[in-house]
Amino acid sequence: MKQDLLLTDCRLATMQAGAGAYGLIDGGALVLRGDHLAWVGSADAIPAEYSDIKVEKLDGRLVTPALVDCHTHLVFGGNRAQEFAMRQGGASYEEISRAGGGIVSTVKATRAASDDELLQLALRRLDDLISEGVGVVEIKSGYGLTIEDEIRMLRVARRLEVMRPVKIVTSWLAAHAIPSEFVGRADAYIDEIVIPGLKQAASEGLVDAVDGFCENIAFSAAQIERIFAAAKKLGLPVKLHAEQLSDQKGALLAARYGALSADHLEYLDGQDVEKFATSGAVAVLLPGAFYTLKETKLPPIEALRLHGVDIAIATDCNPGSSPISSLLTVMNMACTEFSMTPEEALLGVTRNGAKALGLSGEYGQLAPGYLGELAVWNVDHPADLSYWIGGSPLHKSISRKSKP
Ligand code: DI6
Ligand code: FE
Repeated sequence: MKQDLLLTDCRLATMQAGAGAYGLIDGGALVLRGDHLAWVGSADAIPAEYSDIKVEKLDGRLVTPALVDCHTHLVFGGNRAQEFAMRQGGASYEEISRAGGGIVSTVKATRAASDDELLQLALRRLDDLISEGVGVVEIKSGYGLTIEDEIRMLRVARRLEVMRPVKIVTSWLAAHAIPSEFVGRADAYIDEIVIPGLKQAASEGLVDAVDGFCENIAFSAAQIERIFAAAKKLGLPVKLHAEQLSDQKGALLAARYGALSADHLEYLDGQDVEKFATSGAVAVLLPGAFYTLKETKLPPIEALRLHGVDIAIATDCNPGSSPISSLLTVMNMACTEFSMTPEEALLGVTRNGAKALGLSGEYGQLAPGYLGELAVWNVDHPADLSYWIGGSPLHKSISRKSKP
């Protein structure tokens, strides 16, 4: 049985809706009971029933919910530094991909790596995230592209959750690229690998959601729809890499299927945002990929705001388009590149990041009933988290969650 704990002498960024900027409470206090937050409020209003539990003073530090990185490709083998050099020499991401580099080169390295190698490589990246207060990480398959290798990636992802105090959420992304054995036969790849593999992985409890890459270098909207229909039959939520390099109307397809999120969205037509908004899907923006690919087309941020779409941000940690394992740096990029406010950036990695993973009500806010997953920071104000680049201002993470 975990000991009840009263945290006092802290400033809380509760991130609750309708509670003012950041849901800030100065002179705050929190009660942890079991795995959960039992009480959150001002230290001068602590209910008498908590008067004799253990107290920990936080010396005025800022407390936020544990951060959520809702879009990563954390498990992969190999390294693509050579492609980085090629891009610096003028080659585009798309050209490299068409020439057999890109995702397919990471597929080779991932297939060649053992489970333990994949695990050790992913642990390093996961520890980078944890050192910045991250407590929830979404991890996609997508570099195996055979049934067995895709499943291997998700098994590794699940093992990470046992090894570290984080929640891992998995996505089936077999529709990430067309493997060399299926070139010119994308539909056969979907019928023989993507859908049967999904059924098998789901039956092993390895799949929390189904994702795809809807792009002219990957899968068409019609092909993605076939995968979404299979996901629906299995009762699994969907999400989509949409409008990253061109407008394929993927976000609207995702919206029609009640997706958790549509991700990237640089080429989302502002005219389509109103329709997208009615679905309640989260717009996940990925400033690390925008930065790495030297993209100049901005996602339609103003239209997303205008129509009340919840915006999350994430690292997209992957070896090609977003070789970055720092969520705090990505928050800074969201502000500088996308003109988001520091409050929007923090919302994007707390409340809205949790919503993008279907975890609203458990993660992403400090409120009674939420899990007691917290980050304690050596900063005065939550805007500091987006402001500074480099180093981690994390004092410590607090995790009360039981192991799976
Ligand atoms: N879009 C991306 O930015 C990543 N995947 C995707 O669908 C890139 C993955 C890679 O280049 O390895
Ligand atoms: Fe991605």
